[in-house]
Formats: sequence, structure tokens, C-alpha cells
Amino acid sequence: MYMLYGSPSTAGTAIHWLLLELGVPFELRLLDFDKGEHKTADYLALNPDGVVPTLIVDGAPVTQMAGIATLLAERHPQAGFAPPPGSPERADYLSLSFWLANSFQPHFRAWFYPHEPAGGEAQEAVKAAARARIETGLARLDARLANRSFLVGDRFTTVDLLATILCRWTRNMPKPATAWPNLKRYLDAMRQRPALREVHAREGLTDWIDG
Ligand SMILES: N[C@@H](CCC(=O)N[C@@H](CS)C(=O)NCC(=O)O)C(=O)O
Repeated sequence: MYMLYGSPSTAGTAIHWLLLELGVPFELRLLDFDKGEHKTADYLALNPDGVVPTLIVDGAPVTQMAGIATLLAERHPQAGFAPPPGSPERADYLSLSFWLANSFQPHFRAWFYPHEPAGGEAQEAVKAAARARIETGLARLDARLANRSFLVGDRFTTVDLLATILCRWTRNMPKPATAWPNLKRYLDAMRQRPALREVHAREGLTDWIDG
């Protein structure tokens, strides 16, 4: 049995969604950020960065959204959410997973937490730079989706799950992901997935899921 530490509408939502997609048993602990439940000594012992998600796997904590997603896909290969080592799509899968986690996702951190790189002074400049980089990344995803339904190969993988959650985070930005036509078509399809709709219901999220 897995135990997921998350919080509504966060990177934890991605793993919550994936556990529902996989249909495996799990326990969920939604941390209240306003109460600082992600900064307690007990939680920092599990996730020293004091962020979500953390997934307890066989009694040990695993952190990092993209890493957890790939781990779960590999622990449940029957779902086909990660191309196996040696398969033709494997390189694309790894490359895009790492691009999303290392090159794209950090700009969201800068957008939502501009004080971290900027301190008190330059937060607007940091947000403007983050916005430009997020929009460049969205344009790249949009171009990739011109003639395809999924980002890797011809079936849903954890890359689609990560990309969809990151796109969700743009919903209140000046130019949301749905402003790009191929991304809009793709996200409309993703938003029909029962497990994504279910995770919205379970986390009490009412915006974005219906367009
Ligand atoms: N690189 C980490 C980033 C996780 C992250 O930034 N989580 C945010 C929510 S989306 C969080 O926990 N923020 C609370 C905080 O930083 O205090 C991952 O991919 O798991």
C-alpha cells in the first residue's frame, strides 16, 4: 500500500492522479500549506525540501514528481505508462521526462515563488522572465502535438500526465496553455480521462477541468 503526501492543486495532484489511473490501493494525506504542515520536523524528515509530493514506497520516502511518476509506471508495467528499456520510444520518454522536470517545471517555481530567486526587490522581473520561458515551452509542446495525440509514442505515458499538470498550472496566467490550438485539443482530451476528473473531485478542484 502506498502513502501519498500531497496538497490540493499541486505537484502532489499529479501523483494522486497517477495512483487513480493505476487503480492501486493508496492512502492519501493532504497537507495544509497554510498551517505549515509541509514544514514540520516530521515531514522534513521525509522530504527535506518541505515540498509535495512524497510517496512512501515499501516504507521509504520517495520525492520528486517526475521521478515518482516513472517509478510508479515501472512498478506497474501492465498499465504501459512508460516505454520499457530497449523500446523505440524509451529515449524520447526519458528525454521529455527530464526536460519537463529540469528545464520546464523550474520556471513555474519561479512564477509562483518569485521571492526565492529574487529576494524582495526583483520579483516582477523574475515573473516576467518565468512567463516568457513558460510560453516558449508551451509553444514547443504545441508544435510537438501538431500531428499526434500523445507526447511520446501513440499512447498515454507519464509524460502526458506531467505535461498536463504543468499546463493546468498556467490556467490563471496571462497566456494559458489552452491558448495554443494543439495544446487545447490535447488538454481537452486529457480532461476527459476519468482519473483526472476524479482527482479534481477528490481534491475539491472545480476550475479548469471543464474548460
Ligand atoms: N521539484 C519538486 C518540486 C515540488 C514543489 O515545488 N511542490 C510545491 C507545490 S507544486 C510545494 O510543495 N510548495 C510548497 C513550498 O515550497 O513551500 C518536485 O517535482 O517534486
